[in-house]
Amino acid sequence: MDTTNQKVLIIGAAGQIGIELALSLSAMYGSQNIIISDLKPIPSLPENPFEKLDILDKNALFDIIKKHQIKQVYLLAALLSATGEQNPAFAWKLNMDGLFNVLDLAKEKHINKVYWPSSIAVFGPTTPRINTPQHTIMEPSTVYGISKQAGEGWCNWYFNKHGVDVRSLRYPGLIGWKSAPGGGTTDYAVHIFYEALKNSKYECFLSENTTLPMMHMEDAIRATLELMHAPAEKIKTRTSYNLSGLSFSPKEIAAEIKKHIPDFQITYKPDFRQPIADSWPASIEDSTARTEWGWKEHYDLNLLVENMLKNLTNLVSK
Ligand code: NAD
Ligand code: AKB
Repeated sequence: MDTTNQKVLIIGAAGQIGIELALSLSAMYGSQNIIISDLKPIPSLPENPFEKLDILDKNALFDIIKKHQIKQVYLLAALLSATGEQNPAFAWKLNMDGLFNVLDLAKEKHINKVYWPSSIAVFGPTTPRINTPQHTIMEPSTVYGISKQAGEGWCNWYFNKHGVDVRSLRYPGLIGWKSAPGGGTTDYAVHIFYEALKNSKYECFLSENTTLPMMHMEDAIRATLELMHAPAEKIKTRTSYNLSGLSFSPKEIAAEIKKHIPDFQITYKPDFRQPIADSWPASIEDSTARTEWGWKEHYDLNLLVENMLKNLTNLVSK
């Protein structure tokens, strides 16, 4: 895909994914072409043009799209699974109305292409937990999961009815060192590294054998960019793609960390996030993404832990 003069808007750019996506897109398109927006300024991305934007304000979104002649939008603003359960009405409003505001502007041809992430949260307790297939029972138990499932349906509808080029991935829990997570059930798998380096101990809010699908942030960003730059005819799935990296439990990641920090200790105190985790798959079957546009992960548990500890060692002071 030709990246010259393509202006891109990231909505929710201050978040865990937004910061890393902005860095990667800036390397491809040039910082001046990647417009970053959020409710709050983003000091760690000083070279990108910034717009303060509440995604629920459709007129403000339209003005920014016209002002910068935006062609592509990456919509990342959302409430995640844990914060969503604490504020269900607002989670539904933000996650759905935000998506409609972007899809409607794409329908009206103000933008050419949209990226919107879904999640493993679309699955629920009645879904087969091991190697969860692309097409299966989907009865999510969280507001977040319900909003993602509905969002997938709407993306498919806007594609079929209005030709909107919207693309989506069902991310697993994402783990990176450049940005902090914001309100998810899988966040423990990032916090554990900070606490291991700082205090050699961590109290986990999930129980020891809670296996969940996870992915290194570098793999997730690469998947996102590969999906968005694939020829449209290869993207046959317009709901959202299953995407697999690796799967592990708190006990397994703790054992891997212990190989590098021998005195590291983990304890378990499951809280309200445990039933959310229990309702999600343990592993994901993603042959559709592999076949349709060539997805393949890079990081396994060993590499992920080594990479996180290496990069965080200098950032986290004891
Ligand atoms: P995050 O919570 O770290 O970031 C979300 C950003 O959106 C924040 O910077 C927040 O300030 C911003 N925001 C909130 N309300 C807004 C509004 N009204 N207008 C504009 N901006 C607003 O989330 P994230 O982890 O970066 O997730 C981004 C997307 O990816 C979400 O849709 C999430 O559901 C999805 N996802 C994330 C993960 C993960 O593990 N991080 C996994 C699956 C799916
Ligand atoms: C969360 O835990 O809410 C997210 C997700 C898997 O969607 N990380």
